[in-house]
Amino acid sequence: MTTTSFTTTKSEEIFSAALKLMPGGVSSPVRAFKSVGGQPIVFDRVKDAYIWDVDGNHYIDYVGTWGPAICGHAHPEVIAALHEALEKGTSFGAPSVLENVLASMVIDAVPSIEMVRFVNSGTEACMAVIRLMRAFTGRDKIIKFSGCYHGHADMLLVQAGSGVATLGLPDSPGVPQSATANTLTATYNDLEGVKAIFEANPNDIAGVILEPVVGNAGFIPPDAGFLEGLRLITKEYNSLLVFDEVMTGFRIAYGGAQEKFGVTPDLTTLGKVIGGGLPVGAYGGRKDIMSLVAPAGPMYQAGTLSGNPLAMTAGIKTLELLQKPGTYEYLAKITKKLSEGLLAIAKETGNPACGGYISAMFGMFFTGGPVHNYEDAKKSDLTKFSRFHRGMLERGIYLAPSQFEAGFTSLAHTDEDIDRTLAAAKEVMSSL
Ligand code: KE4
Repeated sequence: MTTTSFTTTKSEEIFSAALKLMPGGVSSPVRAFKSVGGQPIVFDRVKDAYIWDVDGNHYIDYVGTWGPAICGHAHPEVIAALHEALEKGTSFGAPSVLENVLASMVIDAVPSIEMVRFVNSGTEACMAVIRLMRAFTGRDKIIKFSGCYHGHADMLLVQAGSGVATLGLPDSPGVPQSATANTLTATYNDLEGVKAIFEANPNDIAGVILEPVVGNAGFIPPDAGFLEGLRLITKEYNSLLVFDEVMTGFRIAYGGAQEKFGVTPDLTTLGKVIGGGLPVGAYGGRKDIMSLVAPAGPMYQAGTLSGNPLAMTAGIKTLELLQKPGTYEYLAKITKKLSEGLLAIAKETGNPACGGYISAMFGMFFTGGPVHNYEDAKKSDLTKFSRFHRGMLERGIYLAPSQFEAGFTSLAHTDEDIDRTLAAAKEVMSSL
């Protein structure tokens, strides 16, 4: 597999111009390749499991626009449904039956959700769900976990993962101390630590929010009993449990991590997959809690483009595709082959590594591990990861440009794609 043909002239031109127009040349920080070095490639188009950049290079894609492309990019049935919807307009700002359809699908799929509100991003969903937790309990404090990322709302930019971790930011300037004073952080998979926080604040904690399977500190699954323990302790203190399933929703299982692990939170946030690639977020849960949301109740939250017909259409079609028999068996099969193959190659080539997968989500750290939390993840060899990322990119494999992200497969990835990826990994890891 040669890399001599790998030129990025056009990408460099376009990105240099972008740097003069937009901070860091991007619309979202993690896309800037800051932590892996080099310039990002500029996409021209995507289709199925593949990317073509503006220089004509072809890649197998394991980012999938950070999760939405679980059925493959530009799925013909999604595109066709969007063409039809476009003829009826791009936005209503009024009720449409499409919202009923997607809401019903989400409610039928996700164990905790009896009622749902659509918004336009995962950030909005998490921001609103924090307000709802506080409105319902009358309490102000929340617990999050270091390394978990729940979007960029002020009160959640505390020891956050994803781009914040990628850029090694100490959290963000511009967030007043007053906004984060009520955000307590715990260590993922450390149930005793959570209990200690509750014991110290027995009547003040509105709830706990977490990624039930962490993707924003790299891929970190919950230890056995962790989720169940959080369910018990939040109940014990009349506090709420919130699963941020923006990334895991409809990916870990059709009903999300809560279906996979059999732990039902009080509230859930969603995004990414339910928009099929168009801007959507959602929060939902117990009817008695959701009935507080305006205009049914007093807790205010709104949005011009919330529930817009195009995003609803793409989401409906995407979930219909995921409902087909054999979907999650296929995703698990190809992701198992990829994840276990990468770890085997790391071992063969003398690169200490650990990691794993659940359904269509995977990750690998260059450390012997184990990695149970963000502190462990930070001990991995980030320089080696950067070299691995660049070597794979030059061989036509597009991995998330940060160790503190997860990898995603899709229904469009084939056995041959996985074989090609593993062949490239063998070449690159042999040279690390
Ligand atoms: P958005 O506002 O980016 O739609 O969603 C925020 C969010 C909330 N919760 C979880 C678990 C998430 O993973 C995200 C967003 N994920 C990142 C990637 N890890 C989005 C990519 C980016 O920031 O550009």
